[in-house]
Amino acid sequence: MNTSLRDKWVFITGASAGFGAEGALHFAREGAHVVIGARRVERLEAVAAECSKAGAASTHFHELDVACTDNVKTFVEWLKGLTPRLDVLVNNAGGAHGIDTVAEGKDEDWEAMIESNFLGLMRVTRECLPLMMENSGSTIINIGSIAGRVAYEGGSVYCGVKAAEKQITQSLRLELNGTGIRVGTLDPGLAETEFSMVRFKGNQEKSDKVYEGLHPLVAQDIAEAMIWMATRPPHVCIDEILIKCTAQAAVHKTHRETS
Ligand code: NDP
Ligand code: 8X3
Repeated sequence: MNTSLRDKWVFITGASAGFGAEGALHFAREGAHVVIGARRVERLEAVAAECSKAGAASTHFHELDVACTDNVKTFVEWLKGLTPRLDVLVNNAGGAHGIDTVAEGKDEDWEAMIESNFLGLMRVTRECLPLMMENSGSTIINIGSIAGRVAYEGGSVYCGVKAAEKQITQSLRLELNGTGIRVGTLDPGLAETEFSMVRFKGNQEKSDKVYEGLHPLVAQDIAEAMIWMATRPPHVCIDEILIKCTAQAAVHKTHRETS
């Protein structure tokens, strides 16, 4: 029997935009209690309002910076005041900063990527695990990337942290074996969100170029996969999923229409 998400407690990091915001909406439509965090609280407020309208059992938001241990601890203390149990954790917060070669890379970009994608995932998971331990059939979904599977020029640190995400996912699955908690990685390819605007530091032209001439994934495609992973019967663990748009045959091979 599939797992119903009705009245289940779901926490999504990085839910002020992109996959996280769309994922929140999808879990809301399933009747879950939706808890969201990110740094831009006014964005969270808007996402939470949408979730309430969409049918969430309840909706809760709070400022969260996964790059800061104290901030994560404060968030999870607040979360514990809402619920003694968590059924689904989606470690989504993160992104790429810059596309410099190793030779030209900037410490601040490298550190931002390591802090959010890598250490952020670790911090949030560590603090949330006590809420999931007694909770067979619960699900941890880590958002990886095609970049964690295949490297590309200018991707060194981003590819590195997403490769690390895969190893963390595997370690965690081993460590949690026997608890009934399932752990999976959901790895998207090219998807049009705010990802490229963040990577290119607000340069719209460079960001648009990434998606030019092809039909990229959109946040809904990834949100649907989150729901699918979290609603499998409790004995089924979706270890990993790679989702690419049809035009992206591989990292280095995309078909683009020219006008
Ligand atoms: P967006 O830029 O649209 O969303 C990123 C989200 O992460 C925002 O809500 C942002 O919120 C949040 N975030 C970033 N840093 C932090 C932080 N330190 N603390 C808390 N929240 C943070 O991008 P996507 O939706 O595309 O990205 C979501 C995830 O998917 C990322 O991990 C990304 O690496 C991954 N991914 C993206 C792909 C793509 O092509 N779009 C493909 C493969 C993977 P705020 O700024 O308000 O804190
Ligand atoms: C985002 C996909 O290929 O731009 O993780 O790195 S890619």
